[in-house]
Amino acid sequence: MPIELFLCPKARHHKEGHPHHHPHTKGPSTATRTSGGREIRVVRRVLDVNDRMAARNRELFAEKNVFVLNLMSSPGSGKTTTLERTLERLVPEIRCGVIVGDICTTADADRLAVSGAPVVQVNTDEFGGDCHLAAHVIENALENFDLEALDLLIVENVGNLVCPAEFDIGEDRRVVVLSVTEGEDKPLKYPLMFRECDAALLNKVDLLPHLDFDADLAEANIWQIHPDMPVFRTSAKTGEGLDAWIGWIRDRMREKTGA
Ligand SMILES: Nc1nc2c(ncn2[C@@H]2O[C@H](COP(=O)(O)OP(=O)(O)OP(=O)(O)O)[C@@H](O)[C@H]2O)c(=O)[nH]1
Ligand SMILES: [Mg+2]
Repeated sequence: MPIELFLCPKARHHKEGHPHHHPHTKGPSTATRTSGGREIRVVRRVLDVNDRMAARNRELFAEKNVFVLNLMSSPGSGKTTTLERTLERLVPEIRCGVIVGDICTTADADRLAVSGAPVVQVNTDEFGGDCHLAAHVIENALENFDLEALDLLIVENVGNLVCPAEFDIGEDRRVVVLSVTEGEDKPLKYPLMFRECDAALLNKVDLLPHLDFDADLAEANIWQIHPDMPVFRTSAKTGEGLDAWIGWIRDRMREKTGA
């Protein structure tokens, strides 16, 4: 399958001309701030626009009966490797497509295209190096797919544990990958991501014997932020835990499409 490279237009909140290091927050407390009030209003407007575009994407996915998964994590926690293993298993039975977001390179798309699934790489560097995929970027990338010929669309978001959680893209489910080399405290330090997601993978468990990472504590921290969220302990290297993860995808797909 040829890989499509899509250079995404600069996200709207960057176009508004404010620096990027602010949170894209939409919490009510920020609305009452007097200093920097203009910036906050801009951020809110951008997120409102994004939400409307995401709703449009969601309608389209519903009409075409495509289940959409948004996979997010810090850089390097194993999104692509997990997807390689997942697609190996799913592609023979389910019509899958992938959108993968990175600031630069088509490396992840090259890896995922081996599965035989159509893959679109979005590069954000040309237009400011956005740290997330926004709804309009997904909408544009969809032009490269025949949605009638897909049952499952997986989006690998740009590696970042903060910004992607703030941008609805019209997906059905959101999943966060936390690897055991990142520290048990990450759910507490980056709560929005864990609050917004529907499931978590605790990946690279094959490395546990070499680390002092406490997997039970990491899970407890996830549940402190998001009680009862399913957590799958996985190793994309050895394949451990992937049956349960893939079973979860199939169950969620069945819920949506009835297939
Ligand atoms: N030991 C071990 N290594 C893993 C596992 N999963 C991924 N890796 C390794 O971790 C590194 C990063 O994996 P990727 O799958 O590229 O991570 P990613 O989340 O897609 O990274 P970005 O797309 O850059 O954010 C690679 O060297 C993988 O081989 C795992 O379960 N166990
Ligand atoms: Mg990747």
